[in-house]
Amino acid sequence: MLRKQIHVPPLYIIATLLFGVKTYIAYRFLFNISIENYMQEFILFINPFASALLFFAISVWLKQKGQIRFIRYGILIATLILYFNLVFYRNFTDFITIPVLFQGSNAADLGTSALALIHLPDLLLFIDVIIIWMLSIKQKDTVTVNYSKRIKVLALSLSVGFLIFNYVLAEIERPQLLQRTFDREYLVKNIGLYNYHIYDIALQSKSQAQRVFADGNEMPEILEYSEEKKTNPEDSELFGVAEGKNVIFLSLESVQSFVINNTVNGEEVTPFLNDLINDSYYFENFYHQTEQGKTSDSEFLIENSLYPLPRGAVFFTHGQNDYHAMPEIIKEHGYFSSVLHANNKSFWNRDVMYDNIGFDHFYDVAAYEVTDENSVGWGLKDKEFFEQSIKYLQSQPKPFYSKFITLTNHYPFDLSEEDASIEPYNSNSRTLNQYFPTVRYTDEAVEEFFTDLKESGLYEDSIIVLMGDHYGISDFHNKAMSMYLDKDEITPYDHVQLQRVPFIIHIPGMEGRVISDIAAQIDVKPTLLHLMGIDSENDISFGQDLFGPDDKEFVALRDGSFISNDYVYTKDQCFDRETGELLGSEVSTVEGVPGEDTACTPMKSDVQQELSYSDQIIYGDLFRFYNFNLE
Ligand code: GP9
Ligand code: MN
Repeated sequence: MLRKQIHVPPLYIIATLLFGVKTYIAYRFLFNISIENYMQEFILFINPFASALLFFAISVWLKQKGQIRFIRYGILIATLILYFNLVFYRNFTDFITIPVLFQGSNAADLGTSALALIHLPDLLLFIDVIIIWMLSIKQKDTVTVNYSKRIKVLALSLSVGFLIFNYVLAEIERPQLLQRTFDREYLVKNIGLYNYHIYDIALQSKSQAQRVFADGNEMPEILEYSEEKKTNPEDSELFGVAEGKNVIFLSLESVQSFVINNTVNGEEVTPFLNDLINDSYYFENFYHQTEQGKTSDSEFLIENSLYPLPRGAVFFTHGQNDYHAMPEIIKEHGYFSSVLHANNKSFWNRDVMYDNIGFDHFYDVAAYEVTDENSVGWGLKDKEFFEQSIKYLQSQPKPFYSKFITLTNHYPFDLSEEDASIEPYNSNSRTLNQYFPTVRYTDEAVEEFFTDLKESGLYEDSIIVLMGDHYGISDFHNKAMSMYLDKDEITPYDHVQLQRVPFIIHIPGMEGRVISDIAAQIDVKPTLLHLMGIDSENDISFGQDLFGPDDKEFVALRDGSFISNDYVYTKDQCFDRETGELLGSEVSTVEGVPGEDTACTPMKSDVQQELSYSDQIIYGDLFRFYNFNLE
């Protein structure tokens, strides 16, 4: 008994150490996981040990024989999972997800090239398995004992504690990591491959359960509702003006409307966009409707005219649903569609979602030459991005619909001095200060892109649509923002008005005008389809053609706030839309004075109804019950 304790550590500790070291080496040198700072490096280092300890420590609750079996097969299976991921990664630069396992096409892809992806040195990955097997045969009685209750509880508490420590660090590094599910690489980097798989299984089971209970009975009511929003093509002012033309869509990262026609330190922030507006259709009261899925939520709105979800990124949680998205619809009318964005293809699960909704091609980071010199912050600088993209536009079949997603104007708004044409603002918020030079940089990048479009001859045959994807400056910077906007404070009304993002439709040869009607991202799909001369009669959507005769009744934000012609409703308060005056509050704001119905109250339930219809479609995957091709 004494001999055992002195010489050899218990098998579950040996397994944890060996497996932890191996997994870390694999993360660091076999997978191509990007590390941006020391904190990330540290988290990546500890997470293999945290998961391994949690797993192998379970064995202490078993009898000696059970322990041996558990650890032996455990390490073998865990290694196989690691190895399958590696082989998959070598082909797809991505980690396995449950849906992917059941996706015929991916598996088939892998099948043909699997042999090429298996390398002889991979056997080294099994060294720890061999050691554990040998130890468990030769030293059976020295590496395992029947543990006392105290040790059992201690091992369990330690391993859970370690895992929590890991998770807290990850949460500090990437707030709301699990709720938002940015990217598989982020998840693996922060909580480890195994916890990532558990998370993926949980996510999948949840959406499967909701899906199972839906049967399509909900559809007729939703259909009828969406029908009312439709505009007859003959009543649309611009039906068909872009027929047969290319549609170039620029999703401008974090650009909000408050910078348009505005200055900082006496300098125009967006001189090019300000000019462009003069010969374009410019919607000055256009709102983003995104939630946690940020850019991907805005894309979801644009392509589907459905609302993103109240939590999580629908690109991730429901990337496999049946949709009837713009790329799929326009394909039937001879359009080629693509997305250009210099980031990992798996970020926001884009690769899976794009494929599902019918995009013909995704020019992701691999299509670009990215170096330290031409990158800043999140990656390739916008100017470089546009410049390197022109060749792809030229080589595409025409007409095309191509969506560009810019990146430089992303929090924390880093920019090198030589790229900054204007001085930062001066306030207590570094974020807001830096925002102006990066917005200006994006403005210049767009200007250069227009020049390139003209030079390449693409301009005349295209319409160019520009849209801010979502806010860039959060409430956290309200103090600095109120200073910039010269207000005493940012009220809830101001907060809603700050959710406006620019929406500009530039049609070469047409003058355009400024449109003040309320509008939002949900309206982009029906509007663009009509511009392309495509009748969206068979579509189901919640948006409206913005060139149709009817005004929108309301713009619904994803948190239930809304904007109507007359009112702005948010946080139980109703404001006058023009003046911002508080008209009433549904909950008591003054002690002794009860809350009451306000002018906004009647519309509140209509807004909730619309959001709920959209959620039902997504949670129940209801479009699988509907045949869009029927007349
Ligand atoms: C990432 C880019 C930025 O690819 O779209 O994402 P965001 O954080 O804005 O959602
Ligand atoms: Mn974004």
